[in-house]
Amino acid sequence: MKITDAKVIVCSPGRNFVTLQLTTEDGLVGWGDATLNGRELAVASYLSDHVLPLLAGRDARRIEDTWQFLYRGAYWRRGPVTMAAIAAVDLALWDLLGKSLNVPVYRLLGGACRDRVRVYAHATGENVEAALASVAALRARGYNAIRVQCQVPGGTDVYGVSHGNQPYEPARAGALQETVWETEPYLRFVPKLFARVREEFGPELALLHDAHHRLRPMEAARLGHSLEPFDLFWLEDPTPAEQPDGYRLIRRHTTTPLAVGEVFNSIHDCRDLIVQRSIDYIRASAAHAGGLSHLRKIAQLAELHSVRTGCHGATDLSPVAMAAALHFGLSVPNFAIQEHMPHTAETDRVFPHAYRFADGAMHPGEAPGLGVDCNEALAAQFPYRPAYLPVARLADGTMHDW
Ligand code: KDG
Ligand code: MG
Repeated sequence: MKITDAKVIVCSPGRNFVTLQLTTEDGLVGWGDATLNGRELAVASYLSDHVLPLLAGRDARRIEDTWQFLYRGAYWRRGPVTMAAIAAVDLALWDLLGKSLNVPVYRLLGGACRDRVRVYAHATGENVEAALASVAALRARGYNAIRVQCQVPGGTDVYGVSHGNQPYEPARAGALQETVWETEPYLRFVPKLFARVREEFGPELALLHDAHHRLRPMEAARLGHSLEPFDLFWLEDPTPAEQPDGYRLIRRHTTTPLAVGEVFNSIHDCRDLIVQRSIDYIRASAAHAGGLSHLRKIAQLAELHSVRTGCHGATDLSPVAMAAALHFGLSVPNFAIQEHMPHTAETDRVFPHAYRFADGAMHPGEAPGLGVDCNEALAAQFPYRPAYLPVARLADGTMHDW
């Protein structure tokens, strides 16, 4: 099953995606997601200029060997660009293997460990009433786990809040946007927000919150402690991910469960956090952490230390990555939850897929491979548009983590 053709498709059906297509001598087509939000063309070039010329003639069934070849063979290894590129190849190879054997990928990963993949949705509001209305709307659609993000009264631009009636979308086309961040009003406000949510919706609903790397460890410890009465499912990314010792400090002060890892791209980024039991959930994704082959190794290490998975699933992970997350979530024993941010209708038309949502959970479907296609002709109607993630500054102009 030799690889005969490989190409990269860059399109923007509502937002930018970088998609890898691998074709074999038998005419099978496999898809991978290589989207790195705000730095898309770097991965497209890494693949087109440096990886694809090496793939022609390789046996598509040698998935692990190809992974090792691209990782060890590059010498300059790890890093988001390299690992997103390796992930795209890895996903396309799993897709091809499933198609060649006529089975969905989850069966190749050991088969289903559960019937469905529990997902959480995003509630967002410019004020508390709007956030409560957003939670109510998601509950009515069947979600039983909801992340709640809300603007701080008076203006601090909290991560994850949409403006107007639009669903939240992290990247913005056009000029780069600068937002203002103030830690103290945020720390005072978030417990009040969750008190209202619990009061309104009772104890059963799983509630999550994303601090998006904006706090120092001791501030995060304070927040975790003040949220304990509201029994969060998790507090996400309380402090920047490159400071694993910060999580040890947070742990000493709070029992609020911690979730980390959407920006991780290798097992080496999370090994200490997992082994030292400084976190409860690992959020690395198949798209940014080296594909299904590498993510499974992370999950296996996590399983040994009672850490469960809660993979990143924002809209900047394409439907190809979403499908991979669902095959992974169905098959990994220590799965806990999967993030679900529905894509735009244009994105769903460009990437028709077998996965589906019902009653707060998803299933990857039974189509061979990952169960996602890419309509190239339609994709060509949505050309790439430069778009950036916002940045954050303190009120006095100091740059801060976004
Ligand atoms: O590209 C950045 C987004 O994926 C990120 O901001 C989303 O934090 C995020 C989340 O939890 O989905
Ligand atoms: Mg996040």
